[in-house]
Amino acid sequence: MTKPLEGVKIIDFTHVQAGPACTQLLAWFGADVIKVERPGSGDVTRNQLRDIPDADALYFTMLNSNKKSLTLDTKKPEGKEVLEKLIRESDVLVENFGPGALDRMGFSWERLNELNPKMIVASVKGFSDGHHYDDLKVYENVAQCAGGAASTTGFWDGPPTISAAALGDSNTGMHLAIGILTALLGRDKTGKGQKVAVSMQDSVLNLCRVKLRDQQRLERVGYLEEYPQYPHGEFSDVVPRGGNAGGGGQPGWVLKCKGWETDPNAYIYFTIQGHAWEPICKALGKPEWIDDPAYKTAEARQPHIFEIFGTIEAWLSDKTKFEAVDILRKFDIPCAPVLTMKELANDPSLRASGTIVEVPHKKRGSYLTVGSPIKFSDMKPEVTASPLLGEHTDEVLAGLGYSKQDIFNLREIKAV
Ligand code: CAO
Repeated sequence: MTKPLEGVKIIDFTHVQAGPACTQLLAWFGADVIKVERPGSGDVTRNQLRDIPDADALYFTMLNSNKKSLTLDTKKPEGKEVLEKLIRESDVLVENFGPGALDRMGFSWERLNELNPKMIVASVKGFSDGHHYDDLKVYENVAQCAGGAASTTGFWDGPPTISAAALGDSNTGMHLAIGILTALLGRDKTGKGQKVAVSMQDSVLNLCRVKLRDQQRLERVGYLEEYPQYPHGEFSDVVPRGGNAGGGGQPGWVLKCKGWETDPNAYIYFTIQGHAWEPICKALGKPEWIDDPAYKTAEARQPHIFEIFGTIEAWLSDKTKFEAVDILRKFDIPCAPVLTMKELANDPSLRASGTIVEVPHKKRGSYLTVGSPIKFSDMKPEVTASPLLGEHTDEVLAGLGYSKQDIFNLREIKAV
């Protein structure tokens, strides 16, 4: 089956998570992704948090599937020459080095554009160009703090909190992938490449859009009625942390189910969506609440929302999270069990859809990873193993016209 990105050649000059997540996605969809890595060491994640001695760590294998690996010292003149050849025949270069690293290597945007005016140069940085922090190196949690996620996550009586989801890293990579695909479509019209830049701060803020909405509402009216602080608590002049309340505006909470005393994940998320109030009352055996003025509207419910959640928890006390959801789904009530990584890894639906996949690997045996979350009617992205360090060096160099002797010479001087 041909894949839509077949024929698109990408120089993957990325490391850690933000950049690799982007290029992995493009590789699943058919792009020829050549990961350029420093000889001897490669991407730092090959060694980070290893669970098997001498085998690439899961951190690397789960972010670099479907790619080729070329080792190349791009600070040596011979290495630069190889990279220049590769640039001349590639469509995209993706990088997420620290600020200025590519320029210091001698590959500024101007130089890249001169070498290949059709090439798209895509970058991830912590902050956007010209930002007063644009010289900072940035990792995930730094971005979550700088992008507004941390100040709005957690409980009102605790400190700002980091989300486990990679809002700064993989999320930024997904934004970059959209930018690259847009620039490729643009190139079809103009024949020209362009620079595509995404900052981690901007990408986090993009996902915190509803919190910026709330900041403006707070400034206008002084309170946010769907937050647990309303109506009894205090509001300052900034959006507070709302615990487990719904970001979209529907009151909801994480509620205890049978077994919560011993199982830290025996919970469901329960949403009291306005239109679902009647079915909720029916499901809970509380038909008298349907027309009671103290419960009928969202506004009337808010002052005693925790008492309502308490009643729901009493109803949940003899039901597991799965049993509870099986009952509530029949009433069209938006809810879900709080699932653990173990439950997700073994979920038959996720296995069947290709969202959780088991990939054979030359050194590890096999490993589990998250496959494409995007599904197509005409294409099924297949996940293949991440490359060993330098596994495709000879193949890529031969493709660039280097002879066996040339490759031997490059190895002798440790340029590859
Ligand atoms: N050959 C020779 N040199 C190479 C090379 C190669 N193949 N690949 C990289 N290098 C060099 C770079 O040129 C750079 O050299 P100089 O600093 O001397 O110019 C050096 O390796 C280190 O690059 P770096 O600054 O990117 O690496 P770091 O470990 O110090 O910082 C990180 C890591 C992630 C903080 C930084 O890259 C960064 O801020 N990136 C942008 C934001 C980002 O993507 N962060 C997300 C990371 S995922 O959590």
